[in-house]
Amino acid sequence: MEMQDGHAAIDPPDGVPVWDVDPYAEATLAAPEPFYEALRARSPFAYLAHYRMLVCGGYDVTREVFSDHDRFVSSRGVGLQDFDLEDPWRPPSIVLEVDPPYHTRTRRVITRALSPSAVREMTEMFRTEAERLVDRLLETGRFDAVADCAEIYPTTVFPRAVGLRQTDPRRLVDYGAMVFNALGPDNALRRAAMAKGPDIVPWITARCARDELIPGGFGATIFEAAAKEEITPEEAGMLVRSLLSAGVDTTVTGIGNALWCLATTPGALEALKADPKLVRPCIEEVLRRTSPVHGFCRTAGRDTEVAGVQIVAGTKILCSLGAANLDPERWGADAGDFVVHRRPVGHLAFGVGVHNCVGQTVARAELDAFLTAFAARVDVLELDGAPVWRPNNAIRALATLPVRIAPR
Ligand code: HEM
Ligand code: OVM
Repeated sequence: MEMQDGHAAIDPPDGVPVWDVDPYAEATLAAPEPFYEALRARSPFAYLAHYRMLVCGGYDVTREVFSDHDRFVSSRGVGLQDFDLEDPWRPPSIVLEVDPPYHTRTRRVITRALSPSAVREMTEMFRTEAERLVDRLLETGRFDAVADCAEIYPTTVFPRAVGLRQTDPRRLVDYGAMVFNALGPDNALRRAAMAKGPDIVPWITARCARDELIPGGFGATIFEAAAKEEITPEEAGMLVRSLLSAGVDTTVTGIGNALWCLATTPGALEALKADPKLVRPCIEEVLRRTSPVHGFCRTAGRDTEVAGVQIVAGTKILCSLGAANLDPERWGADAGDFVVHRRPVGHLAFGVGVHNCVGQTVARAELDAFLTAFAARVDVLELDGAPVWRPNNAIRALATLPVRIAPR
């Protein structure tokens, strides 16, 4: 069998357009909207000539592939590498990179640890820290919304919610960048992220030990399941690793992208100030408009057919959540606009199906606490320079967002 980028090289299925675009080119990752539009124009699928695999970005087909865990498995990796054919860079996640029925067991434990009641116990701390941060930002008035705000907030509150005895914001953010860049091809982004592995991976692994986790946090709850023999202590450590893999860069990106939406959309902050209840729908619209996790893959476990296209076993399919979340056929002609009142029910930013984001209650609680404090205290938010995006093979995040704010 021929290989390409760690997976089986397939030929273009009948009727599927061959496309020479590179979705992982840094220019595409930094400004993906034209790629998304061209991708949807090729619905249901396009064949990526560079990578000899499929890609989809229409809302309906992306939803179908992403949610059908029977036909499109996660256990062969959700990036370009097929774990049946190549060894992954780290032991696979025992929740993200497995299928039912094993997935059902580990997912149950992590779901309980991140339950609405567990998250509710953290909301006071989330709010206090958000108010403190926004007050500090108002003292300067001019700052980089990425380095001085988006990267600060989750790295302050999330390690406390997990119950880490020891923390290091830089390593937590860089580990996220590794984990998400690892899902792409072996390009310069992936290699640069991986180069930090020897410093970061042993540190992350050490944080996942039972004795490193303070009672009352999400991590300790996961280890309680090991004490009850629902999972092994090794599995508990792996689930804590999942929290540290998925729980930092995603929310850092969510906050940065939220401030970008508010700073670049006239009237949006005014609307939040006038109606604090709008914070929740605003969060969903930020997620829809910017898709912090822009694309994950699935692997066809057997020969099958989707939307009239024959798909052979072993085919990798890149599912562009970013393209689906901007599909005018689903969201209307203004799909590309940030509309703070939209209430975009059914967006795919947290995925869909059995693997849908198990941390979404935590993510929403952090974003809610931050944006509520921000809208209560900040009167004016303006760009103070050009926003710059930071390409990542799976995350759509800003590198810098210079802003000015004035108090209410
Ligand atoms: C899964 C996005 C925050 C933990 C996912 C998936 C997406 C996603 C798209 C689906 C992956 C798939 O189906 O292959 C996001 C976004 C976030 C966010 C956009 C922030 C805005 C978080 C947080 C945590 C977390 C804060 C931890 C507290 C996880 C885990 C999974 C997951 C463990 C795997 C679930 C499974 O496979 O069953 N996330 N996430 N995420 N997320 Fe999140
Ligand atoms: C994990 C995990 C979960 C969701 C996203 C992610 C690729 C990792 O379980 O390690 O980032």
